[in-house]
Amino acid sequence: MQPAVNQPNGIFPSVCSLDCPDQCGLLVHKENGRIIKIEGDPSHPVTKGAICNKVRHLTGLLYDPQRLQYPLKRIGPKGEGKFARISWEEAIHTITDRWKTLIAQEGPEAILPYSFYGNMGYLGTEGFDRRFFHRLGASRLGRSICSAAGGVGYKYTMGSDMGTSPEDTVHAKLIIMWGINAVSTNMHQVMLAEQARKNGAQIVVIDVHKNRTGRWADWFIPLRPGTDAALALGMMHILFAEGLTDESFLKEYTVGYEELREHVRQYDPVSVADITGVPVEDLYRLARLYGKTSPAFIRIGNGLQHHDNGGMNVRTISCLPALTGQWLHKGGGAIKSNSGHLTMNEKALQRPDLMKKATRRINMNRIGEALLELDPPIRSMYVYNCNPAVVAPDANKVRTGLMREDLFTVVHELFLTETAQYADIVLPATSSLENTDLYASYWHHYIHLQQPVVEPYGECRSNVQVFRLLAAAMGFTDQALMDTEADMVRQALDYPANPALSGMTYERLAQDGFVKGEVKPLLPGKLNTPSGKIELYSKAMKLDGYSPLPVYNPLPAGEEEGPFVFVPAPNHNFLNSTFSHNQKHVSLEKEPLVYMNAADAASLGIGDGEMVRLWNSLGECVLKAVVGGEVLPGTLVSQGLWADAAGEKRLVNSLTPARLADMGGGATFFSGRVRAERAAPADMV
Ligand SMILES: Nc1nc2c(c(=O)[nH]1)N[C@H]1C(S)=C(S)[C@@H](COP(=O)(O)OP(=O)(O)OC[C@H]3O[C@@H](n4cnc5c(=O)[nH]c(N)nc54)[C@H](O)[C@@H]3O)O[C@H]1N2
Ligand SMILES: Nc1nc2c(c(=O)[nH]1)N[C@H]1C(S)=C(S)[C@@H](COP(=O)(O)OP(=O)(O)OC[C@H]3O[C@@H](n4cnc5c(=O)[nH]c(N)nc54)[C@H](O)[C@@H]3O)O[C@H]1N2
Ligand code: SF4
Ligand SMILES: [Mo]
Repeated sequence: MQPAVNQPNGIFPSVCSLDCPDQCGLLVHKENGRIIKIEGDPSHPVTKGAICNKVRHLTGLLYDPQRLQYPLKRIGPKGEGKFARISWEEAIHTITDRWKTLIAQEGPEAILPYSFYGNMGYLGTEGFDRRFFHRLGASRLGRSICSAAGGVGYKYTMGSDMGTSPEDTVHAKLIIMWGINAVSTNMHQVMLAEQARKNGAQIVVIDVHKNRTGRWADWFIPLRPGTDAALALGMMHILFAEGLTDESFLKEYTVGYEELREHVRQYDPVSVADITGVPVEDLYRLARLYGKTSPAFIRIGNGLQHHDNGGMNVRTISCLPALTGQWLHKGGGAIKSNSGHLTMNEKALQRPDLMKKATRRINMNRIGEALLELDPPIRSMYVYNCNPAVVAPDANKVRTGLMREDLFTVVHELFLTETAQYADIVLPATSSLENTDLYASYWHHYIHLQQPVVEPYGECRSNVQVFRLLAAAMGFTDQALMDTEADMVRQALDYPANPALSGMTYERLAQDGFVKGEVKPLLPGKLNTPSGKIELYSKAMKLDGYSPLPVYNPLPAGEEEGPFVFVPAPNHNFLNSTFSHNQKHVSLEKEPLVYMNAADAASLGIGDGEMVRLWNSLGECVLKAVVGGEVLPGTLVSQGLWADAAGEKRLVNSLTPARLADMGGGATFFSGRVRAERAAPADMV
């Protein structure tokens, strides 16, 4: 059969490339060589033909008149967004000539790649790009903006990024969605939970905001931001005190349960209620429900780990399933991330051996400071798969950094994003439907091979294609920088160290589109922790300077920054800042809102629907108030990373701290503090 890209009409299987756990199977409808419709693939065993609103409207984004079609160079002052069309040849040579001079004068570490997962494809996101920058000898980026803190916290307890198989969670009788807005961010976990609910499961949501997911719950438990570890420790206190633990499981599969039993005595329900804002009777009810229901499943979200204490929050919650032995019950346990199940041959893919010496690593959460203060300085930044001017914390500082006249910035993008407006050279990127790439979900257990469905749009090129051009223009002749996409897929899958990949081949993927990894339940078995068991007490943590037992560490006081904790979460119709430039998605979300408790609104004299000015020492924002009971007093929640045209005060990350979380150099987006007042007419542009 002809490849999809050569067939003008038909329906072709594909996969969603967005940074979303569900990684849905798609069916792409083509007519006269153009995509006319995208729907879910009903044959996909987990996602089963259902897809989200965002991707149902993806065609509009792919053919958005604003999509970039050819390379551009800056012709106006920095940041003004004035560009002129240039050829690919001019673009590539402008970049490599500049880099060759820079390398000769200051060394390659003056160059910094900046990327995240705007497209989850391995080849373009953590494959060819890494090879190229390793060979170049550029500074490395610490990619810790998303789930780094929680990832480290979970691993201390469980040893790896592995948890329950999502398909098994239909058997659960209790499902706790903890710090996850799953209706918007993991919709198939919600569909599986619905199936479980039909068989009698109860659904509990623990969150600082009664959003779509809270409204869907059987029982919504609001709590104060960053107090989750205290809640979990309070539950442990009751589980031990009331004999609701599974002692034989603890003995066989954990270390440190006797120490933990003693340790959690201090987290008495009255103190915990005081910390969390969860009433004592609700705490008892929750602990007993958890202690007496099996299988019980916890879906641990990203929200509770975007805090100063985020690593410890996840470390602590991930101890809970062990207390009642849930890992041995089909559908019980927890998922923080399942990416570890499908680990590929990272060394073969990324080729760190191409790096002549270990180069410096720069934490992406500190990019504003790095651009302004680092010595020796960053002189050139190459941005792809990411929109740091909107998504990185302390965004005003990031933008001040991007304004530096002596910073040579290249942005490879589908759109002229806020970041691209600061570029010296803008390169047009293909969408995933125009590429070959390899995808593995960080939630379910399927690996997908994407093959091009349509020809590249305009003069767009994929990440891999651009790095190949850059490598050639730099004069690099290493075979690793000439490999084809198919070569790289084979190298990534050739990894006997992960038995889940056995039988996973390029040929099989090319034929079937997706293949399930041979994933085994975590227990019984040996975990990847130093003891091979679940570490309720962790010597490794002690060596790393943490409490070896789970603890509650309060957020920094920070009252001088303002009385409110500000939680700027994602929204339903955008994916981080992706779709925030698209009229359809913007009209679905209408406008940026801030949720405020009625008591706080009354004391500030703010009415529902009025504009509110939020500010702290980092910046300000003006958002429309939703006054009610969706958040507890003292908490403000916004949703969405909105595009901000000149003068619009919608940049929520202008208020977020660039402090690092307790583990993994993670971000603390949700621990910032702000003041609030009714906006004056002059604030509303
Ligand atoms: N529609 C949509 N889907 C997405 C995304 C998107 O932007 N939009 N982004 C994608 C990406 S990159 C990611 S990482 C995931 C993130 O998706 P999730 O894992 O759902 O994480 P968040 O949406 O960041 O936050 C989840 C919830 O945590 C709550 N929260 C904040 N602080 C706390 C706290 O201290 N304790 C508790 N218990 N709750 C708290 C927030 O109110 C929010 O409801 O979603 C992915 N999917
Ligand atoms: N306030 C606040 N800030 C946050 C968060 C939050 O919850 N609150 N969430 C954080 C989290 S969890 C994350 S993961 C980050 C995400 O932050 P980003 O990774 O910046 O995610 P997006 O905003 O989706 O931007 C991805 C960009 O990649 C581009 N892109 C897509 N495909 C390709 C491709 O194939 N090639 C190239 N070159 N470009 C492509 C898209 O057009 C898009 O502009 O944001 C973080 N920032
Ligand atoms: S964004 Fe998530 S839910 Fe939507 S289609 Fe993609 S993988 Fe599925
Ligand atoms: Mo993320």
